[in-house]
Amino acid sequence: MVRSVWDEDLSLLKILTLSDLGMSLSMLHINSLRTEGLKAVLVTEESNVVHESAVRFDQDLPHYGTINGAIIGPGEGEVTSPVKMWLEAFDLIMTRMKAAGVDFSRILGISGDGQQHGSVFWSAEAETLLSNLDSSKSLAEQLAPIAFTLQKSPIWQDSSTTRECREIEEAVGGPQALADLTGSRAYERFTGTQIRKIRRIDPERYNATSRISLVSSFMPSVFLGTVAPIEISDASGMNLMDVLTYKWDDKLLNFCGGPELRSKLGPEPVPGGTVLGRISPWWVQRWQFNPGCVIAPFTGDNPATVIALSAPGDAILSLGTSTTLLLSIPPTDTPPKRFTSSHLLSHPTTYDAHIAMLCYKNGALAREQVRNKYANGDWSKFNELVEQSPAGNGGLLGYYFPLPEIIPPNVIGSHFFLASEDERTIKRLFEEEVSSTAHPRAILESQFLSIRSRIEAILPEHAPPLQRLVVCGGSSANPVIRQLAADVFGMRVFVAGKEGAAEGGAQLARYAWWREQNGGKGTFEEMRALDGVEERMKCVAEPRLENVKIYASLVDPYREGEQRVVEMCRPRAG
Ligand code: XUL
Repeated sequence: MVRSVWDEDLSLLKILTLSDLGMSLSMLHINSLRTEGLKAVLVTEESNVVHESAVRFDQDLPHYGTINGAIIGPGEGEVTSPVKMWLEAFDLIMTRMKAAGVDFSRILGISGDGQQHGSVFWSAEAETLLSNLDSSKSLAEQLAPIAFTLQKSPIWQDSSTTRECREIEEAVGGPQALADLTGSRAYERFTGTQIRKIRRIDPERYNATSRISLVSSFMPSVFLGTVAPIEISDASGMNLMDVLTYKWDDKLLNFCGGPELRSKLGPEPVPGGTVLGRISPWWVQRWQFNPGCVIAPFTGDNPATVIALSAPGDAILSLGTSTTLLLSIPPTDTPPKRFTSSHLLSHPTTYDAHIAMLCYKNGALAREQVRNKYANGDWSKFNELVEQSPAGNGGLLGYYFPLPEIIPPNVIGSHFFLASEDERTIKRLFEEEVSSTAHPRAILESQFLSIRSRIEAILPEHAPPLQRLVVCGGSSANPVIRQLAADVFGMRVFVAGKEGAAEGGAQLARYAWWREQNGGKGTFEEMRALDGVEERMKCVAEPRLENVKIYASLVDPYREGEQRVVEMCRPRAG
């Protein structure tokens, strides 16, 4: 099996060249632009992965000075990534793929996924530049100097728009009203409030912006040679689209970006699997792509994971840079409920279906900080420490928020409590009172208990109990983490044969290409049915009943500790 290139230990990366597999079929090309890097995957029409290449921003493009692909500041809560770095990553990954022997002329279609919410601001010159790229020059050298009005794109880790969040909620009648309309209450990272902030602090640049893309529509734009429309599922992460009709909402557009925002966003959002067009001449001339290669909409990393892994009754736990819990909600007669504590997204390919999501900012980075501080930066030591301490950690509850968190909003710092033996009361502990060996277990239990305490509330009404927990993302390879997830959630834990979101991107490219062959007809489910019923999921951990009971009894103390943390952090939340 091809290892995930997002695994913490990059030395595990194995790049398969085409000759490794003696492969001779047509291929689909998927790009995945995450916070930390860019990945390219080639799959065959039958969904076999035959090649992977990756670019890590910090290591491969160190001149941008990013940490985990991001730049923090200068303003409070601001987090951005240089758009030139993303373009240079495209140039570099193409060079790497070519060096590995990839024959680009055999690629039939391209799609992929990107980190959600991040935005790219194009200048008035962008369209002309994109459609007239010179094949003797790289993307970065041609586009970066003049195609953008913002050189640093706001990304999903940004939390600088609290003021805009309160304003937009007030304008539409409160957080629930905004959630009913767009699927989510206002969140700092969502693109609508990011746009409103930029318009407020830098009206000149805003006015000079001709188009605004999400990361997921920026990528196909580069392949198409024209700014691509935004895809419906990723558009649900903007607080600008009606989550039930998939259309931009004029009053939200006006509020965030004035009457001119509609033209800056381009056409109404498009579903996954649409053929956007053919690859632009720059790719044909410089990399020898086939001019017939189809470009399909890319989506967000989370919707792509759902497409790849979800079956009814599954919960997906994605353990990447962010931690997300994803539930696929099939089409129903009545629209699904919207909550102010979770997100509802449109499904990329299935009309009237949706995705419920919880998203945490302090995922892998927070775990890595604990590993570095208390386990010598070593995952085996970390695992050993987890296994040495008992389930429930003797009542220790730890809350680790190196970055201002999304759930609950704006909490920050590390906080500790001890639950009494009968779990009725909790007492605050100072960090010095916590044994240094207890942190690895504490952070895992804390991250999972937070989700466990919210999972029931986001299930659709009358939903049958969840059947299995499918884990994906970097940390899902860790057996100790898998077992702890099985125990906290009381569910059997499964992994899929392939890497989550990239496989979803593959299915989107394949869907667009397949539908076109089929005269523009056919549903995503019909295409997937062609794959047969082969069971791709493998059970990797069974819940241990005695531990499940311990965690069930810790949910209430966990909630109480979390409430205390929210109160302690309140003065900062302004
Ligand atoms: C989802 C979110 C993150 C990013 C990470 O709302 O903000 O999961 O998509 O790439």
